[in-house]
Amino acid sequence: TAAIRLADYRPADFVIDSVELDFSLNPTKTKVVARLALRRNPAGEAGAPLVLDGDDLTLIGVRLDGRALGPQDYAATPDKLTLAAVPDAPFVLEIETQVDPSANTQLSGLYRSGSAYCTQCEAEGFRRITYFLDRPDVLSVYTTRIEAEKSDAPILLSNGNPVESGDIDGGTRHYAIWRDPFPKPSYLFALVGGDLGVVRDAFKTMSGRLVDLAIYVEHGKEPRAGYAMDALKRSMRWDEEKFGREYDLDVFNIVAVSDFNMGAMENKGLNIFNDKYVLASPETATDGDYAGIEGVIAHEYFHNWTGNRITCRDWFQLCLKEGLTVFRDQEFSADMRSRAVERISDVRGLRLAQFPEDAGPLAHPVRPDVYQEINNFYTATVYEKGAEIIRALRTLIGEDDFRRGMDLYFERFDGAAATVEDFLSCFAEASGRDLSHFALWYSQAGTPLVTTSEEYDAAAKTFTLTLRQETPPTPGQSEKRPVVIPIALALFSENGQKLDLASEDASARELARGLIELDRPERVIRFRDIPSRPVASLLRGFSAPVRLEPAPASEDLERLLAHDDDPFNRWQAAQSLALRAIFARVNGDGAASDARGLTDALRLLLAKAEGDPAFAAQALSLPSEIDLAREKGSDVDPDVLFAARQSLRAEIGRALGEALETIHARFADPGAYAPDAASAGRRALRNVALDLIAAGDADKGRALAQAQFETAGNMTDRLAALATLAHLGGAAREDAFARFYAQYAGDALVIDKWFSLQATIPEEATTRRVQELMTHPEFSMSNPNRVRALISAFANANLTRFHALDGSGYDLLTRVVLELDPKNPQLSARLLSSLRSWRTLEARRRELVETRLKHILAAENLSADLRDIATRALG
Ligand code: HT7
Ligand code: ZN
Repeated sequence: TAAIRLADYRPADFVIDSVELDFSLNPTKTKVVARLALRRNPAGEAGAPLVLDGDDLTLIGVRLDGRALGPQDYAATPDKLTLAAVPDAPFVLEIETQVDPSANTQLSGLYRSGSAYCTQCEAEGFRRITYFLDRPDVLSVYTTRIEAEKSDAPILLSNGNPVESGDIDGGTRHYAIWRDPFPKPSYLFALVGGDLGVVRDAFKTMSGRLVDLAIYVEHGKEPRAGYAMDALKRSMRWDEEKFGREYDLDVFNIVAVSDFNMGAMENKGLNIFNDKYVLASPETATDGDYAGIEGVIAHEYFHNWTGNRITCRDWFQLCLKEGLTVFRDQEFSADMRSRAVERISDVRGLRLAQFPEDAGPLAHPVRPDVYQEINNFYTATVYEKGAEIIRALRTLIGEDDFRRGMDLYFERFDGAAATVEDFLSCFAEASGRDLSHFALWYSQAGTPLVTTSEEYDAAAKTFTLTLRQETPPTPGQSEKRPVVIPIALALFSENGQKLDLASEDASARELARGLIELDRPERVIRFRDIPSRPVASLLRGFSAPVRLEPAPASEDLERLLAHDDDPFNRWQAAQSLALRAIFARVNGDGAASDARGLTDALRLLLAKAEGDPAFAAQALSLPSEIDLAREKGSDVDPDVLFAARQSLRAEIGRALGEALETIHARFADPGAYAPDAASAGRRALRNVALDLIAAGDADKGRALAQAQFETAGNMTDRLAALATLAHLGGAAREDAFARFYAQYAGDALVIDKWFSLQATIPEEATTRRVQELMTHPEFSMSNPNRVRALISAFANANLTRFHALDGSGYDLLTRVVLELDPKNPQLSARLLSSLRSWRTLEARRRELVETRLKHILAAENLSADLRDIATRALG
């Protein structure tokens, strides 16, 4: 198939002002009648034929202004409906199609999840329901009538407000009519029919309107929807207070389904969620799950303005809604929880998923300029790097101008399908700055590397800081230009005092704000009146999505860890010390592998942990194996990195044993579980302590973990204990896994945790174990959550086994990807992206991966999704 290019964008030839949809739901033969009020688009091509998108459709009939058309009037294939001659005056086209929701395993279009009917239309799923101009710049007002057997689907939902409902056929069937007054693109259309339980609430908006809120879940799961409802109300209030954004319909509905390709979908007034991001109870969900629910509920709700009221002109602009909405949900979570801990975990996530993507064969700009398959561009780059760019923009122009720019954006583009340029123009106007250079962040892929050098002149009392930037080449972009990098900085004296910044090499604004704008290949800044050699704290708060090298000297890192008033850089100092100690082990550098500096610093931190346990937990968490692989950059041998990391864990566990045991005992949950951030922080610290105790002394760790497993009053503590036992091995592990299963059998979201933990045991037998678990009655290749829990966990979080030198891990992935592909191409393609960093591996593993990728590409009938990933990965 031909590539789609941003440069080829043309407005649609037709406008669809209104859409009337009529659904007769049936498990295998759902009838869909679409009545489209069409007219020629003045911005389109005069006299152009009408070409509507379809995908796998069965056409029943077409009428134009009430007249039935014959096959001579149109050309229909499953993928396209063409009318060569249509009137120049506005006309109504009525199209009848028939779809089979039960046979729809792709989970795109109208499909079944359990006994319910639901839809997923982003990005191009609407064309699997009816022929349409299925592109985000065609905005229409929708009225939807749904009819079904009452016993099959007592609940009938669509976008907008309910208009009418009633019985038909003597009460065995019924119908509901919904109308959404806000013009929207087809990707925001949604429909749900089914027998569902519901939790209701209400929200009074800032102007005093009452909105009915409802969350629909599987019967019996209603008590688990309370936290999601609470998060929804907090999100609605927050968007009013922080961005002045009020909700606009009379109802807001959320439906949780068990079969879903992603986290959730922001359909106007009818969000559809993966139930993993709705359902929680202390017995079944961890603190991480609660935080995930809060974040995703907020994200989808915030889309109502950033995505729905203002949508994207074309799919190249995906970051316009996704990067901005991630930024907004991150800010919400920071306000709800600890800002510092949120920042640390967001950056952790970015480095774990986006940095490797940006450094490998799948790298692409935040706004790509070409794609084969848009579903493959819902990536960490578009989402998370997209959010970082917006944060960097706010840092550059300041909070006040940023808010003014957002206000302008909402005012000017409400009801429109906008571009990144439209968005940036609002901030340029609000701040009076030329943002054309800043815009390069959107079109240039790759993570900039900022290198620093420092020189202190004791006689002149000057400190000279040199900052250089370089972006490595990425596929299709061999030459890179310097970008605008805001580098937040502070200088500390030896005793930890923050020094005033004075220099002739930076502007007064830069010095006052402690923010250097590195907008060229190199800047040299000589700070004066520096009484003694200072410690520089750079890229504070992670002020831009770049890599910074080299890390400061170890004594400086220890000082920063003790004194920096930027909590992000205090955490970064601990990470850098740990990285240094791990790589000293990798390189067999005896002297440098002495981790006493780090353990002393961590001991001090533990002594003060009471003040901020969540932060202490983050500081005690060592860099992940993926962090190590990224730092290594090339010739990666996951076994060597794993061994070095384990060795440091053990040393920290031994060195801090007593302090860790004290923490573990003192931070035991006092009583009833509460999901708030402070309580979660105490549990996080206690469980990091347990993990380190076990690394230093297996017997002690096993005993403590067994006791915790027995007595845990919540899933967070129980699962942490099981994870520790899983890594320690032996009979205690198998016993705990068996008991966990016996307790939660049938509770799919909990059994997913059981699958994941087993898939991540770093032992040789795991690959076979995963294969056996694939035949477990609770595993299913048709359910994305199950596949992700078992297979993605194995491929992304068990590096030694996935990258086993006998190729068994790669073989497992290859088999699964090829088996899944005909059923669910979005999922198979995403799974194959686990190989995004394969080129950084050492030669033997590289060869193993290359053979598998070629084998996949040679398979017959590959989906466009999978072919695209395999081709680019080999690229
Ligand atoms: N905007 C939503 C994206 C999404 C999606 C994309 C492709 C295939 C299935 C999908 N389900 C949801 C989710 C979001 O970012 O809010
Ligand atoms: Zn989103």
